Amino acid sequence: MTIPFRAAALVASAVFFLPVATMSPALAKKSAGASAVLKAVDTDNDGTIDLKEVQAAASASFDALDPDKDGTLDAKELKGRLSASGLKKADPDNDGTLDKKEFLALAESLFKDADPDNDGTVDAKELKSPAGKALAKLLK
Ligand SMILES: [Ca+2]
Ligand SMILES: [Ca+2]
Ligand SMILES: [Ca+2]
Repeated sequence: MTIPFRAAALVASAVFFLPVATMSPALAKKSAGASAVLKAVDTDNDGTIDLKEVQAAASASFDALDPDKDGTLDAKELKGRLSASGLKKADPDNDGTLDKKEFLALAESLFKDADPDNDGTVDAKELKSPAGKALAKLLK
């Protein structure tokens, strides 16, 4: 009598653990933000992002964030990718919006901040630094 019961319990526990197993990739996603950005931006797949890739990604993300196509991004359109003080710093003409030139200059300066060893590329480790995270946030 106990053997079929155990088998049933085994099946029941296997079914019970299944959702847990499918949940783990979602949990891992929490720390995958930077590497997801790296994957998306690294178009030549060499495992690092260079300035050219950053400019291409920044240009694409600018276009995606500017649905009214007026050529500028205001704080609302930036959707929290940039802090208020970050916006101020990136907005030398002080009109409260970023045009594409300002946005690309911002991406370039964040890229340089994120590349402290100055080898012209930002690798996965550099992308996890505070400057790298700021860059990833802007490009994602
Ligand atoms: Ca690359
Ligand atoms: Ca401006
Ligand atoms: Ca580097």
